[in-house]
Amino acid sequence: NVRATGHNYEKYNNWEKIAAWTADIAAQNANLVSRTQIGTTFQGRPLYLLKVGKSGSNKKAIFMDCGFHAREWISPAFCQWFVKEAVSTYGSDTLMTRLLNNLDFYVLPVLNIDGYVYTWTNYRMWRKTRSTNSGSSCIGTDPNRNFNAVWCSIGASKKPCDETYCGSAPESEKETKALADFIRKNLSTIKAYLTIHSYSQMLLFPYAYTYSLPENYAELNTISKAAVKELTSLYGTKYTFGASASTIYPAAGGSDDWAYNEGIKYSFTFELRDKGRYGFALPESQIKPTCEETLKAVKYIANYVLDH
Ligand code: ING
Ligand code: ZN
Repeated sequence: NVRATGHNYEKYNNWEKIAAWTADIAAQNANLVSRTQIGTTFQGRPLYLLKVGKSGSNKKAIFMDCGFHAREWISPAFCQWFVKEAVSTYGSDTLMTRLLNNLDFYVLPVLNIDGYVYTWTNYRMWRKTRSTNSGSSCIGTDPNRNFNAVWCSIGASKKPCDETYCGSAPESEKETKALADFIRKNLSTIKAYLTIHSYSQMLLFPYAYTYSLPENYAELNTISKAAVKELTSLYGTKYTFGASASTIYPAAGGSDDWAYNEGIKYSFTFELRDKGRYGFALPESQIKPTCEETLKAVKYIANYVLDH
């Protein structure tokens, strides 16, 4: 099975390469992958979305995004890896074949493209979008504080110069608005929402905006425990898991809390490797093992969602 020839999945790729790859992987695997555009970024770049799965009717879908935060480079690397694995193991890997026959994966390889480009060209540790703020010379909004989930009430800042600036309103960013619009439009099929961040080695689920637990907390905890067990089985990488507020920190306006409250009851945030030795600057030598172990957890969750 052909994948996007020439693309290097074990290196961090700049936006130009990722954009070209989205076209190539769809063109070379038309039986499994199609590309659409769900919007444009503040600076006018196309928000590409890949739909991965064998065509069929009444399929459940799983939405997965990468690259919310510009500096978390392992995240877009994982979305690329996931699509590569999907097209190259379909037909040989029993579980992947089952997943793609019965589910569609919507994969958004980079949400915050403008920020990602900025980390390549200007400042490696940039986090936010690159939108302007009226009345301030500071740039950017934290996309993971910009969703309508008790927006800006806790663990977020109303000051445009801060790293966790929540924006002028929920979905003030073109990128978060495009994502939310797409999910709202496809709510009848999307059964799970996965958002990939780094770092900390955690599998998180709602809520982040409150210490109150979601209605299906016990189920989310059981799924997380099993998904982490799968992940750890490959290289022994240790993960913690739990509701975000008590596991990482309280924070309102996150995309997983918003998706959950829209009715997507399987909503997770991954915090990939490492635990701080390299942090956001995870060496390229760790792309392959990180993506392989993460893939195990994602396949586990997808298979669970398919059966429930
Ligand atoms: N961590 C997430 C952040 O946006 C998080 C943690 C998860 C917050 C879920 C809110 C909801 O701060 C990183 N590394 O970005
Ligand atoms: Zn992040």
